[in-house]
Amino acid sequence: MRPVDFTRFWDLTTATAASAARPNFGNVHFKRTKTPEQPLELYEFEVCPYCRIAREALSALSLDPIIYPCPKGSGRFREKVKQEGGRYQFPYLVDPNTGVSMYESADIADYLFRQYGDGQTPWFLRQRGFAVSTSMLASGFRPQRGRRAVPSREPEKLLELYSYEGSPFCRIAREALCELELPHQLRNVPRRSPDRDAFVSISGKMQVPYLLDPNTGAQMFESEAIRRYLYETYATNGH
Ligand SMILES: N[C@@H](CCC(=O)N[C@@H](CS)C(=O)NCC(=O)O)C(=O)O
Repeated sequence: MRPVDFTRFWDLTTATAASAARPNFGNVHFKRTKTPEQPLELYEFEVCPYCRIAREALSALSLDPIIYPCPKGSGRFREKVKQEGGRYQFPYLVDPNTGVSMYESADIADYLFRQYGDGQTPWFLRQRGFAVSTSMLASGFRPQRGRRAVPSREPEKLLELYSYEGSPFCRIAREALCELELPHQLRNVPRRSPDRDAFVSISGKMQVPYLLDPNTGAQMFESEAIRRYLYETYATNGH
């Protein structure tokens, strides 16, 4: 009999509890009326409850932003936000298609549904008090993950992660990308997403998270394998 891996058990329990605090929000596709020609850019960090609201909106619209992780204590991308927006505050969205950039998770959600959806922000993002309090609850289940930067080397090319917001397994993979400040293209494939068929033709099956690293040629499923791979490949302090 294999020994019980308590760390893994704890990760899955708390990540599932975090997902349950925002049940299914961002996991199901909402009508997308336009696809951005150039990818949107989101500066954020995983544990930030406001960032989750922005990520849920992107996930619900099956949009594929470039994520620039800005965990506490990081230097790689935080400065750009200060320079462009004027302050360190996350999330920060940049839309190179329209020249718009903004702080404030509620404004970001409304903007995305106006620009790329049918103009109707779903209730779970629109009800501000509810959205923020439940998103804080979700973060509270894993308060230390996806929060602080871990020394790492910067990859030359963007990694790619197929994901959707409410999957506890995807959260574990996103936390590692965040902690290591690894910029990546997040490919959102929620249920009923029109982009799922293209994903399956690349990966062979519908399962997320799925990581592609063009820097090494690595491709993999499984949150724990992804986390281990990212730390072994990019952490520089022996984590
Ligand atoms: N009202 C803002 C609040 C954003 C906010 O307070 N973000 C925190 C992180 S959760 C922040 O940027 N803190 C500064 C920092 O992390 O350096 C929103 O909804 O976007």
